[in-house]
Amino acid sequence: NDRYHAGESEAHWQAVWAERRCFEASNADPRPKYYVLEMFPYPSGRIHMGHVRNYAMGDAVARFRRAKGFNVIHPMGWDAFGLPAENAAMQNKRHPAEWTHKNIDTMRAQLKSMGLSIDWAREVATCDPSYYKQQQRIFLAFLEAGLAQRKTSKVNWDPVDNTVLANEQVVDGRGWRSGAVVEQRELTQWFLKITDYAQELYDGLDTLTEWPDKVRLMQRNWIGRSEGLTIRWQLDPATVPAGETELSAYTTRPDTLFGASFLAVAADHPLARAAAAKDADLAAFIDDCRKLGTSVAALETAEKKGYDTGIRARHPFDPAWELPVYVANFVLMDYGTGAIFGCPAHDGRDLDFARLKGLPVTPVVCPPGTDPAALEIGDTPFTEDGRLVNSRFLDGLTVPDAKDEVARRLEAVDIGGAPQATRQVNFRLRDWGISRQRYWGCPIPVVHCPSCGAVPVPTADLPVTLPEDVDFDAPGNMLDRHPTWKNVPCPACGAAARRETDTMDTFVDSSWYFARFTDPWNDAAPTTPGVADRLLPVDQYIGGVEHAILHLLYSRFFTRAMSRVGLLNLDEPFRGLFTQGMVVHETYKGPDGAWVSPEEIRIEGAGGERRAALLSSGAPVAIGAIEKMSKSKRNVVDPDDIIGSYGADTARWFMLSDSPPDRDVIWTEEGVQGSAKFVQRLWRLVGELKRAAAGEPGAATAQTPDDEARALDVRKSAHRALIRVEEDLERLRFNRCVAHVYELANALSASIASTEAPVAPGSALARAFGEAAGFLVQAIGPFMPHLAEACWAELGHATPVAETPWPAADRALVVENTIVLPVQINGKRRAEVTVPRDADAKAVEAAALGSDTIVQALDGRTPKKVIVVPGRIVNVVV
Ligand code: ANZ
Ligand code: ZN
Repeated sequence: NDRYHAGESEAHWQAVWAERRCFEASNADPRPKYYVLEMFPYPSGRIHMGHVRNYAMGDAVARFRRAKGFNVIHPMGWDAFGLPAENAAMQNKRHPAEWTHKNIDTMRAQLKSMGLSIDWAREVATCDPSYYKQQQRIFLAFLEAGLAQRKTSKVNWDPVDNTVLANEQVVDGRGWRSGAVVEQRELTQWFLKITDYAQELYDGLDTLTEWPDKVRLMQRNWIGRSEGLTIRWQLDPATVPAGETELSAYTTRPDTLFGASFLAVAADHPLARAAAAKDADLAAFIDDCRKLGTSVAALETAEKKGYDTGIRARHPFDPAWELPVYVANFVLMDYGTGAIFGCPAHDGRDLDFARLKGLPVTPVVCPPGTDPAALEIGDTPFTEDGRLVNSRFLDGLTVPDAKDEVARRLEAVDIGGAPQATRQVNFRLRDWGISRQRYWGCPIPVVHCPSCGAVPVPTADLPVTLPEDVDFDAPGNMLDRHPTWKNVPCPACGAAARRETDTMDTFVDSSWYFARFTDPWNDAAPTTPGVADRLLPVDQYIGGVEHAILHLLYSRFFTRAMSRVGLLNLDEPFRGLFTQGMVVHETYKGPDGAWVSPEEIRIEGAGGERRAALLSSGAPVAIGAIEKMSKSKRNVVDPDDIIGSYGADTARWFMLSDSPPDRDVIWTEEGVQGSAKFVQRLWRLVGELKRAAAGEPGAATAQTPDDEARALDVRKSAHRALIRVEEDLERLRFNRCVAHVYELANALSASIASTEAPVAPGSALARAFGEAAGFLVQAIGPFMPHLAEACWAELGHATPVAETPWPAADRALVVENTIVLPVQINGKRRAEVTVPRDADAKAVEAAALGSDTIVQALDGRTPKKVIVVPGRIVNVVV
């Protein structure tokens, strides 16, 4: 049969794998484990090409490691709680659970049609009570250990949607969905104490050597560790409100202390409040600042504003020097001490502020090679390194030395029994507020009692499940509106009490799912310590870079916190991390300027002559930029369509073939067709190899020397390709694996084509073709698993490739027997020579001195000495 029918074949082999349970891993398997995980999907409705790429990569790794003899854990689940389900419920009057489960069913079927080697027995959905019951246990364990706490904090409150908004959900001071002006409210919420782990999470990044550097850097910046000094500024008693004597300000630049020209405090700073008590204008100014919102981004972009409190602070090194104290909108209350000293010459915000208020701008750090007298600060502050000037005893010092000198001197000054300054490490990282006023999330297992306070729900009463009879007619939190759900007796005293009606941030759900996968059957605990210890960490995690910060940081925190309460025994959850690029596609615009989808057009011509036209009318279509596939630009290609027309193997192969996996891949129709052709070509090639391997009955059994040489060539190609595919698979360089497979296919096709005489059965050449056929099929197994099975069966094997060990290539066969050595003259590289690998020093020397380039370079001079470092280099001394 000449044609490969992907549709039939794929369905068949998926059924075979399922029946044989090829991909179910046993927790009792004694072999070394390998845990591959792709970030689990949100069940939004259907899978998209980004999923296909992500899972094609993970599956290649899983299948390869399985073939290498590992007990491979390759699970899948659903990040199933979240706002879209509630929005859909409001729109369609359907329960979020129904919407979610329908989507899960659709997407599961789609993933199965991709032929992924997933252990479906481990499937979990975070909205399933059996999952969130265990999450509630974790919460209670955290609560007991002091890792979960109730705190009052300022939040963005949307008065129309009646919910707290994350900072990212506030756009220009308004709620992203309601458009209502957001208010700042003090609200009591549940927090997880991630700040307890700030230093550990920061240090741990150094151990993650198999993570992309850029992700580690993003995490480092997010944690935002800084080393500085907190200085106690003494206030002029004549200028302060009653009871105030000093102001502590945190700085990372104590070296710039002689360039200070003002101090500033946050609007919520106690000193600002005290001053506002006697100053109505200040009180109004503070109110104004509060409207700005709490986000760092809002504060950084807002126009700088400040109000002079009239308070004066004394310079730590010169009590006669008094500086004004402002309330300023760019100082955050919850960072450092909520107060700063400003040095306009060396900080951008301070410079803006100084220009606004007409404050002095004194440079105190001088760039190397600049005359201090000519030092002038215009619109830009000088923030680089240099030496201190205009700074009395600091003059001439480097920045680090000056920082240290200031710290040393102020640490030695005693004010009221404590030093005037203390060295301090600060983190930008804040505790994680997990309360959401939402229905479709994991209930927080706490009951509020008027006399006992917040009481944990007893473990025996878990899970606290969501009520099913809810209406979605009004915005806001349905749990709170529910007539009966929240009314329960206090677990401690039995008095009438009220359930916590907030649910957990969905990032909590995804912070430990990888641990749940190790034993999702355990109903008594979130994890089974012995099992989790053996199967974790995840060896290779693959997903989008959009999760580089929050999801990964929260998971790293959960791993440590769960270990502290005895639920795990591990620091870092993900040993290897890979962030894949996006799937992008051309965009098209019709005559009316509206986006047109790829299915509605035809493309004519090629290269610079490419033109697009509407299929319906023939009207010209403008070919636009290549962009991330998105519904709004209509440049999406549906995986179902591709799998339906070409098969999953074609889609998977193309996804991995064109670009390095961490870069974007451009989806093109021509590319997919190229992959589809290659599928057919491989199928035919394997058939030809099979026939060649069997030989022609009756063909001469004597081998010509030519046949012997060809057999060796065939073997070399096959072994080399296999070794290279293996090496590149280990490094996730899938596009290079694809290239090696093409190369092997080409070499084998050429060999078959140039074999003129019939191949003798059992001859070296016949055997070489047979071996090469097997290698070729096994090499494509991780990428085109269905085709590989079909070919494998065609070659006469009874067990699937999926259960067949990776073949051992013979490295000796592919060792090149020549090597290239650099030749230097007096230490300067001049030429290269190619010599036999086993050439002795004399032969190497002769080859080097015989090289044309070296003869020319020596120009008749006789070398004094020739040093040959075997296998490395030749050095000629003249
Ligand atoms: C004086 C100074 C001079 C500063 C200078 C910078 C440059 P990182 O590195 O991120 O920790 N700062 C301190 N607390 C603040 C707050 N609550 N709100 C806004 N800004 C605050 O940044 C520390 C620097 O940010 C500190 O060093 C302080 O300004 C400012 F040439 O002090 B610096
Ligand atoms: Zn009580």
